[in-house]
Amino acid sequence: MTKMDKIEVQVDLKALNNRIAAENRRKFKLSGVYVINVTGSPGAGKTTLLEGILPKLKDQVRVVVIEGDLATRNDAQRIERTGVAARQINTEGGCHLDARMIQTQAGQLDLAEIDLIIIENVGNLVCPASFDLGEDLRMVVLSTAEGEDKPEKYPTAFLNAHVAVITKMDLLPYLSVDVGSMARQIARINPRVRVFETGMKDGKCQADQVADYILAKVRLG
Ligand SMILES: Nc1nc2c(ncn2[C@@H]2O[C@H](COP(=O)(O)OP(=O)(O)OP(=O)(O)O)[C@@H](O)[C@H]2O)c(=O)[nH]1
Ligand SMILES: [Mg+2]
Repeated sequence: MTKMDKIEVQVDLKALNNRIAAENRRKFKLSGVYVINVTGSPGAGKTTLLEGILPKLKDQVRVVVIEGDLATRNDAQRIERTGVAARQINTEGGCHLDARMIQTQAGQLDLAEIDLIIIENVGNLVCPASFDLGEDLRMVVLSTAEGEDKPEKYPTAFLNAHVAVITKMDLLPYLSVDVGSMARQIARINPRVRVFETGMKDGKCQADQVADYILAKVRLG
C-alpha cells in the first residue's frame, strides 16, 4: 500500500486579489481609463441606475460596462439596449467579482479607446465589499424598499464606498421606511461618502446628478 502524504498549500487569496487589483489599477491609470465598481443587493436597482445614466454618459465619454451575475446575459442585454457595449461575466455560483476576472476582461478590451469602465458587481451587499477590483470609485446602491437599518447591519459595503445611491425614492408613499435615518446611518459609518437619491418617473430612472458627478470624476482622471 502506498502512503500518500498530505501537503497543505495555503494561499492568501485576499493578498493575491489585492496584488492583481493593484496591477489592474496601474494598467487603467496608464491607459487613462476611469473605473467604477457598483455594488448592492440583488434587485437594489444597479442596472436600472445604469440605464438611467448611460444615455448622458455615452454622449460625452467612451464608456463600456462589465456585468457580473451568477448566470444569464440579462443585464448585459439591458445595457446594450442603451447603445453602450457590455460584457457579461457569469460567476456560476460565485457571490462577487474578483480582480482576476477584471484583468481578463481588460486584456480583451482596447483600453486606448475607452474613457470609463463601469462594473456592475454580483448582487450581494456583503462579499463584493471585500474584493478590490482595481477601481477608482466604489458606488454602493441601496433601495428604500430594503429598509432603513441595512447600512448598520451591513456596514462593510458602506465603509469602503465613495458614493451611496439610495434608489426607489418614488416608492416612499407605499413603504414604512425612514430614509433620513438610512442616510444618517450611512454618514455615521462613513462620513466621507457622497449620498444621492434616485427614483423612477415616467418609466425612467431620474439620476442626472449621479451622471454629472461621474462625468466630473472622469474628466479629473
Ligand atoms: N419603482 C422603482 N423601481 C425600481 C427602481 N430602480 C429599480 N427598480 C425596479 O427594481 C427591480 C430590480 O432592478 P434592477 O435594476 O434589475 O436591480 P439590480 O440591482 O440590477 O439587480 P441584480 O443585478 O439582479 O442584482 C426592477 O424591476 C426595476 O424596474 C426605482 O428607482 N423605482
Ligand atoms: Mg443588475
